[in-house]
Amino acid sequence: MADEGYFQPREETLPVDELRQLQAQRLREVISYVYANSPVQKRRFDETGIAPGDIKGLEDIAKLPFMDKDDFRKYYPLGLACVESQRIIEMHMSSGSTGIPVVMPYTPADIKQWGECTARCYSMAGAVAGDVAQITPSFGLFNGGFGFYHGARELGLFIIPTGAGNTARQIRLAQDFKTRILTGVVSYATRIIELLEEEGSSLPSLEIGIFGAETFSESMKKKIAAAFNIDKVFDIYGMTETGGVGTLGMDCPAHDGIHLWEDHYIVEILALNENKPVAEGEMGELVLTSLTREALPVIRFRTGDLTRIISRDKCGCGRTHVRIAPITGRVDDMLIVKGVNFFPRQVEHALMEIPGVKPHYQIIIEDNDGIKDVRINVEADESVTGYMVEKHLKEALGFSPKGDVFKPGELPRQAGKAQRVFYKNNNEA
Ligand code: DLL
Repeated sequence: MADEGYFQPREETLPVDELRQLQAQRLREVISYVYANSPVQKRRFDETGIAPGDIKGLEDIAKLPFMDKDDFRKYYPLGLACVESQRIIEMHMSSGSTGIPVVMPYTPADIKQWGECTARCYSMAGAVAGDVAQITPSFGLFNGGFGFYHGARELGLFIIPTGAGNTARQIRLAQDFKTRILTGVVSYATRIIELLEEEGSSLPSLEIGIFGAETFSESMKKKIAAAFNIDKVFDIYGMTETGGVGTLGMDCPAHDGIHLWEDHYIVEILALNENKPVAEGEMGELVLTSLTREALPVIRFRTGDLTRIISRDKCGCGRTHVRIAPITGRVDDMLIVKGVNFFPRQVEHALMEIPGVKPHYQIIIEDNDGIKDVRINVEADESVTGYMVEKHLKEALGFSPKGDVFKPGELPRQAGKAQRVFYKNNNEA
């Protein structure tokens, strides 16, 4: 595979044994650092009977306690931080469903780390300095807009910071300024496509799409690539708790899994609701440790995201960083209907395979006298019938959801991340 551009060639292609040594050294350092600078973390280690000196090699990570989103909420706003607030220059936040937000503070060094990780992603997608990059997630507490921005600054791209919304203007700017790289949330890409189709126009200069933040099935990727008439669509991964979009990584042009930047993060995959690792290659919960963050490094953070290791071998692109499967969903996303387990991503993948189906859909879990049924609402051309949807989903999923077809534009749209799964209780009077 041709070199699609390393941003940091040495770090991205470090021989695996050197990468492991670097991780072990950084693990020792970050544990001593956190122990010395975060009273909350120190107390957590003390309670587990662990001292920094117990962490000698990578295998010792198993001795450390886990963190999860609840810890962020419990110590809101800055209780987990390792630095005084005077050293913080930026923060981002995600709200989730419980109300108390998850806050991530940044020092100048953290912004640099974020920018470099995200610049690796841009470069890996084929971006070079001077390219026009349009950034469509919001510039605000959500990390998406600023993450794509900091990365683009590192690489020296011509940034069009449109932020979210005003899709007609997005299209106009992309045409007028010849946007080569479009970045955003997956479902927003589909909104742009919808308007382009309505207008009968296109984005002739577009070559690279970098999308994430949501379930991203293979067939959705293909649909987006076909609609934009581009062949480079990438799945970028990141989260508030690791420092935002791009901190974790992206798929390379070989599209054989998402590379995670292992010089910055330690990757573990744990069996669901258990504290032990899965066998190599099995599906489990991704657990991450930040090695290089200053304001708030997470230690064994239970992400709630499900994935599996695809390979730890050197990739065709030359990078040596582990590859994981695209995120299947969140631990709590798994749906069980009539004894069949499935994830929304599988429904999306099956739906998008049907010719004429549009990338807007809802999965409705109905409760009828205690029995769960699934209804799929999907937008499609007139050529698609409910029966066709039902038949295809039965073949793909092994059970028969009801399929209702809507005209393009009929299903509600959300700003930001799309809500796909809805619950309906049909027993209510
Ligand atoms: O969604 C970061 C981001 C912004 C990624 C823009 C890509 C593009 P949070 O709001 O903190 O941060 O949400 C993080 O979103 O734990 C996953 O469940 C999900 N997620 C993020 N990227 C992907 C992806 C941003 N590529 C949570 N595929 C994560 C599937 C993703 N899920």
